[in-house]
Amino acid sequence: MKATLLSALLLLSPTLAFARENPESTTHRDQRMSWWREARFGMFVHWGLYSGLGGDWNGKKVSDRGGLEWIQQMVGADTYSYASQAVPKFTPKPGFAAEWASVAKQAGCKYVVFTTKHHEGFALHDSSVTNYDAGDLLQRDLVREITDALRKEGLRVGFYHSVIDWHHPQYDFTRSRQLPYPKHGREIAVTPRDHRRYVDFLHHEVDELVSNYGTVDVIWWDYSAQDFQGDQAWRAGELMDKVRGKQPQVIMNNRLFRIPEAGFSGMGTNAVTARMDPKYGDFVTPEQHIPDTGLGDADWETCMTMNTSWGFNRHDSKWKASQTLIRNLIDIASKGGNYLLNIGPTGDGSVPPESVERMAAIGNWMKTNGESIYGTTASPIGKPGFDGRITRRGDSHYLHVFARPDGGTLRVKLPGSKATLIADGSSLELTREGEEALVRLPETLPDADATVIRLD
Ligand code: H79
Repeated sequence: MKATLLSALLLLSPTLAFARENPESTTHRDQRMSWWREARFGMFVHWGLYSGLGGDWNGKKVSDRGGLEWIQQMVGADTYSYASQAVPKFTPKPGFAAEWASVAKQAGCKYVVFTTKHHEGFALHDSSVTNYDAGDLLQRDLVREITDALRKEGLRVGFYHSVIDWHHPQYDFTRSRQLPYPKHGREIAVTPRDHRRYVDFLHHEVDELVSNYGTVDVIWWDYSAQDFQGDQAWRAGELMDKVRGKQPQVIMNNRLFRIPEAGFSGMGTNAVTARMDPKYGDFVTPEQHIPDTGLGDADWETCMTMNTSWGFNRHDSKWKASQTLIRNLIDIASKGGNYLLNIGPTGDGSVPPESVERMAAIGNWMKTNGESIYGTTASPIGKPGFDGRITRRGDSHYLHVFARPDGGTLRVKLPGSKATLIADGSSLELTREGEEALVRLPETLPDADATVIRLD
């Protein structure tokens, strides 16, 4: 009897520990989220077998536009022909991770989120539950190499992990019409799959990632569909609770779900809303766009590419100007969000020079103006009456000026009696007209990308 009662209790206790049944207090959540809210700027890295292909299949260009981490889907390749072309081209050079860490650090990023596995299914760590991993194919643990290098630079570590899997033989792609699968619709004879076995595998692989690499600061799940999501698709609540059991401080996004309560209004990458119950995740994830007026009180992060592809595509030359990227970061900070800016290293792990150059330009701007971004909160007023943006730190406001207004005087409805040019610490003439502060700008703005003035 006693034994039965005891085992019944033991069986029950993990269920009772589930966060969903014991909601976290706001104070605890605020404490857990605080580094992330202050960070404002992170680097995303997409790197996997697709990186070696770099936009080519059978030696021919597939596309000069985005999404080449989807190349297996684009060419409709099964996992074996995909691997036979891609694996020989995935040749990580020694020390590649230190290069990434240095790029991120010098750009002013506070955290780096990298792909531990993308939709293709290839795992960058040394997994005991698959041979389709760096451990077996390269005799290396790339997740360890990357996490070690990031920590050496004092950067927080985030794992992107795709729950879609184009390799695992039991991943049942037939259960969703909305999630991608390379052979979907092309292959008629489908052998029955036991999706439960895939989900066991997924949980096991994630357990390795949260058990063997020290503190994981972020888990960036990708992604679910309206017709396949949450507990039904991934045993999502249980998966999140298991992760939290090992990593109590971890911050996770909402992409194990695709329902209105989890911050989604549809399937599109811009179908995001501020309505999110924290049990579905910690932050909302607009992809490739910046919400017009932010997302209310929700924590959010815009992820974005520098050209149009996440995974390396040698044919994609549609690079955004450094100025655009700097202004995006400012725009996002002014709306209370984070910017997760992507690089797509090549098959040997090298960061494309166009990305290095842009990250350096952002870093250069941040070195002078970082205090107007880190640890700031959203602007108290909507779009300002000048060409620029506003961020806030307590009673101080930062005016980010993109273009000098005609006449050279900035008008803004904010308190303050002192205006300082961040670039050199000089004071600017300030007069008040009731609720408005009038700030006299220099003849030419010292920074063409964004000149920052602190109003105290
Ligand atoms: O990992 C990156 C994308 O591969 C992944 N999320 C980011 C962070 C993602 N998966 N699905 N989607 C994004 C939404 C679908 C985007 C698409 Fe396309 C646009 C599918 C077809 C056009 C991007 C471009 C993927 C293929 C081409």
